[in-house]
Amino acid sequence: MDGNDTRNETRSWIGRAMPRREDPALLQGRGRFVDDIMPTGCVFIEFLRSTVPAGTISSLDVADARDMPGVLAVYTADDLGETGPSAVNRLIPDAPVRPFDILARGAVSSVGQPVAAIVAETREAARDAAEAIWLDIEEAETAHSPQTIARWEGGEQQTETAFEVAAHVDHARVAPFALEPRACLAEPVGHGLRVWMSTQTPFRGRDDLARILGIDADLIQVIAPDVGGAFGGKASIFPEDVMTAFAARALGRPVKWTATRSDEFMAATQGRGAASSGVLGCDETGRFTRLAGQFRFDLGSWTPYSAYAPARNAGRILPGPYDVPAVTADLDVCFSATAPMNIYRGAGRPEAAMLIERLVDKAANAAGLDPLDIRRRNLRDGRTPGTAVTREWIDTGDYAALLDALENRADYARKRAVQAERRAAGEVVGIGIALYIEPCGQGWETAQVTLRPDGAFAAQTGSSAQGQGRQTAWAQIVADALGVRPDRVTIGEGDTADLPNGIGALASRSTAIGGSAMMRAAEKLRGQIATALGVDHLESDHTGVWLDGAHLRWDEVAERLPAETRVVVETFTAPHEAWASGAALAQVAIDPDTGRTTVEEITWIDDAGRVVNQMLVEGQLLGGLAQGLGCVLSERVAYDPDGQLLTGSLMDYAVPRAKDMPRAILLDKLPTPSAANPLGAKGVGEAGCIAVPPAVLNALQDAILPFTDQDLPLPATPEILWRAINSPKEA
Ligand code: SMO
Repeated sequence: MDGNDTRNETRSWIGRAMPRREDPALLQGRGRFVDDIMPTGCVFIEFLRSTVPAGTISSLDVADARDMPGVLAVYTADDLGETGPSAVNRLIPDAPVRPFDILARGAVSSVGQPVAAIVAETREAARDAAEAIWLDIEEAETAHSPQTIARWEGGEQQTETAFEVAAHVDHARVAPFALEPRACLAEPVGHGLRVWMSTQTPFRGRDDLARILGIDADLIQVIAPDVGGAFGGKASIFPEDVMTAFAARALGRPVKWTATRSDEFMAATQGRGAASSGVLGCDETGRFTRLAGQFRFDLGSWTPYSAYAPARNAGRILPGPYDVPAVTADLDVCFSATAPMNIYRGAGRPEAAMLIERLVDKAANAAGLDPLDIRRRNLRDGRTPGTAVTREWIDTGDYAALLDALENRADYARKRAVQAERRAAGEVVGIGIALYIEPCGQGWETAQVTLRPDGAFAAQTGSSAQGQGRQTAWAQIVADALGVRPDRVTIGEGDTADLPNGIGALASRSTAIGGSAMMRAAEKLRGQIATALGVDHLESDHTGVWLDGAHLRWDEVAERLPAETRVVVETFTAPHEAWASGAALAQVAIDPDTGRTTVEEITWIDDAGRVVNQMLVEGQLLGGLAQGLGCVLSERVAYDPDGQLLTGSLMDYAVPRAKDMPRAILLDKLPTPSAANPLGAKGVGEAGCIAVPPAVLNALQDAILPFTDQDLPLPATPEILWRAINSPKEA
């Protein structure tokens, strides 16, 4: 057997579109989500929630509820004693912080806020007991004044502005709608806890629980089992998680909480919701001279861990891929009597892309230039990494090539000709283009790779997954680094007992950061095994190694080596953020009689850097595309002016359905390897929410341009579009 030949055959797993190893279990109903886990003696916790947006609690009497059948305990804020504050990532210095109350203390600050917690033998008994609590709230008015928290500023205007355009984009609040709602199951173990949580960030969950409850973090194990979607909505700890853990300790029983869909609409974090406006100046050739943007983020009633990530991202990436000599971005926040606002797939990047891309299209119209043309005139050269006017280090990206590829793939000139014909025939059709850059994959992550006694490799990472197929991609990465096939690699994730520390899966980081940690750990293990065997270079393949001309199976190698030489724990810290980029085109038709939009085509060229598994990439792109369409066309969490929630169920809140997807989707990739990590990978999970909304919004505005040039509010529902077409002045 020729060792070199088999090695070559096994060293190319990165880049293959391998089927997801996760799928057989998930597709056959063998997934294991928090609610599927049922330890012996498990009891259930439910919450009495505020039905009013704001007020003081004038009476709260839980005596009747305590006497209800099956009830083990009823808690109010008075029963909790001293607890620590929930944490906020201080991404913007001096930004105001509002930790949550685990249960309302004396006053309520939003509909859905937990006021009392009931633990009972069954869920139904707990819910019945919640009904038996006497709660009176003296309603109060809410008034919160906006506050400026930061200004991003860079560059100086060098040439004279010939004309300016202005745009407003008001984002609806939306729900990071995961199929699996939030859930938490806490089991007392010795002096500590084992906590099963539907989370993106198990290590953060562990540390948050420890700090808030005043327990040593070493005594808490957090496990994220299968998680059915998260999208930023499960990256922070919630009052309900803390209460569940508190009750488990107090009662010495496993306690489980699973949110209902209405709990999710009332009290889970929401996203977007920013009001934005901007001004873009141009010289007489259509070159940008200056850009000023303003974003107001309504933060709701408390600040989750990443409350300031959207604002920070929107501010720092406002100019997108464009070369603008002078930029300012002002960020305001306010609090309100609503659910808290946090990251949601894109987290500030869509807000930046929507504003700049609207401004660029308006500038094209004002200058009489084609939207492609004005973009070409104003691109930064991103082919080598560098620092932009915003002082952000920006990774590789060939924006001009992306635009060229988009023009060709979409057959742009022909599309415009057909549009003109259809318009002449009375159709309402539009074409929109958007470019984007997105920071993704930053910070550090840990990985551990072990050669097990049975000759398989076990790899664990602090990152975790919520349905993305990460295990498949990580196994490909580890397999290449070790020179074995992926089926010799098992992947463990989402368990704080596996590793000393970790972060999780968010901000499009899992491949770039988690994958790089995996790669480094596996390479180091290979080197360590070689050293332990006393060779400079390990001759190996999938089956084992060659040592002095003899073949040793991997299990035989394991047997020869002391345990400590068979394991590597590695922390990878990225020197820079990876930045992905891309270009998208949307073609839409609006029915003038009903205002209904049909997305006829999305063409999309994405640069996700080095691709580990194209099938997984496309899954991410398409999922993000659907959620991006929701943001621009149908989704809106609505409150009345007093803060009463109007969209408490799927009867009122419109997530996109299969029939809302584009008639055609053309995906292509134009990868430039990232300069920010050894794998060369960039992020892809959030791209759909960043690329698609500005392209579709530009297409809608292009479609209605013969009737009105007003800025459409979001979501651009059939009613709004019908009014824009049929009675533009009233709309
Ligand atoms: S919005 Mo993401 O899960 O960082």
